[in-house]
Amino acid sequence: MRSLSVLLLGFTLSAFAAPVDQGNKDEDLNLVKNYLSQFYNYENVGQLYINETVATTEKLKEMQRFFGLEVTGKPDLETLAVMKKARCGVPDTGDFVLTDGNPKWETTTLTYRIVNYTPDMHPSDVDRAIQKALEVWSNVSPLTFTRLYDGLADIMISFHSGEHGDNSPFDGHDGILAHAFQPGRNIGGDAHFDEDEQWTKQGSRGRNLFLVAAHEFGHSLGLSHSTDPGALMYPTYSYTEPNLFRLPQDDIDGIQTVYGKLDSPVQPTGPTTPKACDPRTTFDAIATFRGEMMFFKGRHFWRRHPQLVDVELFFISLFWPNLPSSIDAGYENFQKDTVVLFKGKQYWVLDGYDVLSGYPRSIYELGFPKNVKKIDAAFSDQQTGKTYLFSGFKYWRYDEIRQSMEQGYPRKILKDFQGVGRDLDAVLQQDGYIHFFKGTQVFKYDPNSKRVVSVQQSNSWLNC
Ligand SMILES: [Ca+2]
Ligand SMILES: [Ca+2]
Ligand SMILES: [Ca+2]
Ligand SMILES: [Zn+2]
Ligand SMILES: [Zn+2]
Repeated sequence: MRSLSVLLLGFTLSAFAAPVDQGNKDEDLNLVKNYLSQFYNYENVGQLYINETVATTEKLKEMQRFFGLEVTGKPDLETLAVMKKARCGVPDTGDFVLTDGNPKWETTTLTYRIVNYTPDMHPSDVDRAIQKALEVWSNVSPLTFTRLYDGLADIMISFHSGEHGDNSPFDGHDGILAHAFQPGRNIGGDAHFDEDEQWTKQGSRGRNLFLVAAHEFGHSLGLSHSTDPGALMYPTYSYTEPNLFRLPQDDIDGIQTVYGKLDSPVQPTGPTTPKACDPRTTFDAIATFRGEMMFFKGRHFWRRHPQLVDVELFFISLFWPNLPSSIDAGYENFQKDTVVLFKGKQYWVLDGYDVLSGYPRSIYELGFPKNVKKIDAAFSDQQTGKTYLFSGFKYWRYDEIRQSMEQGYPRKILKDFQGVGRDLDAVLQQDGYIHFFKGTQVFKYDPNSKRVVSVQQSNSWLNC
């Protein structure tokens, strides 16, 4: 339970380069108070409580619930790590689709104007990012956006540093990336971007203007933050390849609640955030790490602590910005204390929250023949240091100590693990059994008696 939390702190340390010691306690407390004041209305609600400690605890719980963290009411390492993440400057008013008073535009034909440009990008790339970000919303609703080149538009778009005249100063590099105002006159609908960020057109470095703008325009149109960790309107920044971006269903539902459906017989649909206890839940890959388990699914993974009932859902890119989504297979390398993940013909090695440099590398370097196009599932035996890698109806065995593929492989899964099927989703070794995941089922295999001893629902592993 400790391991990943400590690593998580390591993750924030590498990003913020602050040493952990007692001297940081005050800093942490300041961070907590500032965060709760900025995003959870701490200052105004504080006086409702008996004292400051109670107020802080209650507000911390609210924040932890919002982000799906363990609700401790304490500024634990994970909570602090989330607080240090780059995010939108608009408060998390709760799990409502609409901001207070349900403000919305009374017309669906809106105008926008790009008031100034960032020096970080070519102006035509800024134009394109803004236009694409507005199309995210006009593609799924009756809204249309017309660009104005002077005068007053509904949505005025601009870049600023620090204090910029709206009582919501920006905070320099990182932290708050942007904010936007709910529909209304004057400043209503306007979107401001922090010029102290490095704005980018593409790539996982810096902050992608398109992604941040698409989120901010959600506010410009009347949406508030979503607790759905897969939603565009989730408060923290997470990188998705802009060309692969699809507006999640939660956001489509949000905007259509306000402005109605698209005038078309076919309504657009978007990716939904996986739900642990949905009976249809399946997994892409499963890996353990220091006693914890990671269940990968699309852009997300669930993390399960052995001692906790609740599983946590995270974006893969929140932890490893350069990893792809839809991981094929993964395993814990006990010899090296790393996690190995596969996708297609490539694999990555993770040392906690860092992807080791030099990766991805080709799976053929591990000794796979060229007709293997992907690995379906993998697990490593802690005792023997042998890693089992499954693909189609065959499996290979890799010796982690000698660092080579073993002779005599591939072998047929059917021959050595009868009853578990082929084209597996994920495999996990636990308590002397091997668990083969395939679709919504998991086969518990006893290697001693060489047979499947039980079949369960896959997501029973997520404590469902
Ligand atoms: Ca305006
Ligand atoms: Ca900032
Ligand atoms: Ca898989
Ligand atoms: Zn926001
Ligand atoms: Zn502003």
